[in-house]
Amino acid sequence: MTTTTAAPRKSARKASKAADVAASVENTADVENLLGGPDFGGADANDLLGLYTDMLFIRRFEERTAQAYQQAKIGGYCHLNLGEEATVVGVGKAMRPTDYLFTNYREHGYALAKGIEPGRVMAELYGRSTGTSKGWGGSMHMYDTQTRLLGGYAIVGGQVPLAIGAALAIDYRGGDDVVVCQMGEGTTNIGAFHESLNIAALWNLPVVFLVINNQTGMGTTVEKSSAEPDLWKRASAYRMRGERVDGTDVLAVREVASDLIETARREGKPALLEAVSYRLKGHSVVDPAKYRTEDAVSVAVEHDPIVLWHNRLLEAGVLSEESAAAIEADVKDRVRAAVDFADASPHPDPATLFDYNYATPVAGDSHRLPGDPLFTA
Ligand SMILES: Cc1ncc(C[n+]2csc(CCOP(=O)(O)OP(=O)(O)O)c2C)c(N)n1
Ligand SMILES: [Mg+2]
Repeated sequence: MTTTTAAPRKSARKASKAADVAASVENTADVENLLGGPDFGGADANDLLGLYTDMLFIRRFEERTAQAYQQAKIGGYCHLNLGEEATVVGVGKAMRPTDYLFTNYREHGYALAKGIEPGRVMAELYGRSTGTSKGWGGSMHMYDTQTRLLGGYAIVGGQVPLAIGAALAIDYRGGDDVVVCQMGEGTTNIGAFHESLNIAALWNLPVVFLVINNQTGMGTTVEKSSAEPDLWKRASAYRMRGERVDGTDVLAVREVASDLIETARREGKPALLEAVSYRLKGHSVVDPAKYRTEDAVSVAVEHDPIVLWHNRLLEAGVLSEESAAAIEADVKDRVRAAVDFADASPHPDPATLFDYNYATPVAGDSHRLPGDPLFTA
């Protein structure tokens, strides 16, 4: 039988490479302490800076996405990962490139963390033919078989049973890849969530359920929607391992996610990871989030994972104001390149609208457009 644990875990690996990395950090006086101390668990400085750069990239990409939406370059629904970057990057780093990822509609950061070219992600947002889904999917329906991002789902919980199917396929074929299935905390109250956890545990499927507890589903708090707001405990109903992690601490997320993913890979055991974070903005780009109190907003701002990480690295001497500015400039250049690529890309040909409905021909597949008659004479 597996066990469940409650307390958020912090990185705790021992330092081993202080000498190797001394040359690559800016303030070598602190290196021994920094790399051996509990704060960084022995991670090397380039690694720490890489995590910072990746989180900042998602932040700037999402801010630019919001701006493009206001300029009417992007249409439809659009949900951002602002405030969740530490979880997105931490989990992304814990996965192998061949592991599969399912997400909900709040997915742009995950697409980037999975390694999809930023230009293709922005092009999908712009609805252009060079996008991940040839421009027909948009913000909520990115898909890329090469990097194994299997969507992007607009229906709350729609991804969860499908992730079980992918995990079953891995098991059936005898591979050692793992499926990570991301969702929000609001999703843990739907029936398909419970059915999926049950099957995953019964059949020992290699899947990690990643619950982003940003404490809000649209405008409803987790306390108002969940009879058991300690979501990691839901795992125990299925004799599955459940963990809660501070979702604003990128190292802690990477460590716990790695442990759960590698256990799933080795032993075919599913697990649930609850990552507690704070939504910095409204539910989607058009939500001014007036339902939130000023206090709630300031608590969220205090937990901004990028500011926290920036300050930790600054204090430790891994980052300086100058190197932070250089990283910022590089990130902005890369985001601009993604936008330029999207802007210059063609719109899809309307004649291809129905080409990707199904992978194989399906009898009676309707090609009816809004306004077309139900029956042709
Ligand atoms: C089946 C279904 N019901 C309702 C909705 C409308 N809806 C979209 S997002 C959302 C809230 C989900 O909250 P959560 O799972 O916490 O994810 P978050 O948006 O916080 O990432 C709802 C109710 C939907 N898309 N699908
Ligand atoms: Mg939520």
